Amino acid sequence: MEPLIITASICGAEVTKEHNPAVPYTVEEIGREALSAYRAGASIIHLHVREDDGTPTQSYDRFKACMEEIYRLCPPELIVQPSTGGATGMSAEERLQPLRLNPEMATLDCGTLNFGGDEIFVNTENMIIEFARQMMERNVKPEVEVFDKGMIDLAKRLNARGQIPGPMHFNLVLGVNGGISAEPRDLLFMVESLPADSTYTATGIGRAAFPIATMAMILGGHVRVGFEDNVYLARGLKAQSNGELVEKVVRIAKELGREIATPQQAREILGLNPK
Ligand code: KMH
Ligand code: ZN
Repeated sequence: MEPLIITASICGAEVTKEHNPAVPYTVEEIGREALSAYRAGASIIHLHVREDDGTPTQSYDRFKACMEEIYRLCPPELIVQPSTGGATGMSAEERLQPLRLNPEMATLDCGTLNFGGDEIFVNTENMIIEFARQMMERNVKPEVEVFDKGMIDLAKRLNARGQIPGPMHFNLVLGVNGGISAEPRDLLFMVESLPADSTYTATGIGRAAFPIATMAMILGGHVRVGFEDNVYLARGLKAQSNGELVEKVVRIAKELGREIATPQQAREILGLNPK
């Protein structure tokens, strides 16, 4: 099996310091959490950014400041993957701002879904095509984020038309209310629906985080954990940092005999330029 790429979703847009006081808001806190995840074994940082008061933003300037802080603390081979999903209710223009920084990767959300309460995470087909076009124009590798099986089918259709570049790298997100649940059969169904030449990371939300991570490791996939998806290290025990969540994945991987990818190995697996 390939070495395991661990992505750390250090911040997110929905989780707050009320859920876990270690959730980062400021530029300094974002840097601290990225460093803790990198030191623990993450090779990709999936990045959302906030104002100092915690309000989610997709501001170009804030992403620039946070990425500069991350690279001040971490080596250049670490991959920083800004979100173009942002938070529910944001316009496409707002969400696209981090692409102007020409990141190496960015998320490409491939469908619309309910996101709890009255929230809807909107990604129409035309939005997806336009987001992917701008990524191709800037040579940004999309992480094709899917919350249900139909979104994989849509990504395959756009890929066949040349509107999403291949080979595609997916993030299979399981356990969002409104998306696919996080039973073993759900992950298998998603994995078996992927194109043969694709790679994938799996993300379990909340209590599904470590079960989904373990299943993905066994299946040969890659793993994402972080405060965006889950703030607990174990039942009732809040993680003190994103690094602690990554460390737990590393411990499970060691027990399963799965080597951890360095950022350089992650680059090779994903077809990104070496640094
Ligand atoms: N915050 C969610 C509405 C992404 O990063 O691309 C969307 C999200 C997906 O987190
Ligand atoms: Zn995200």
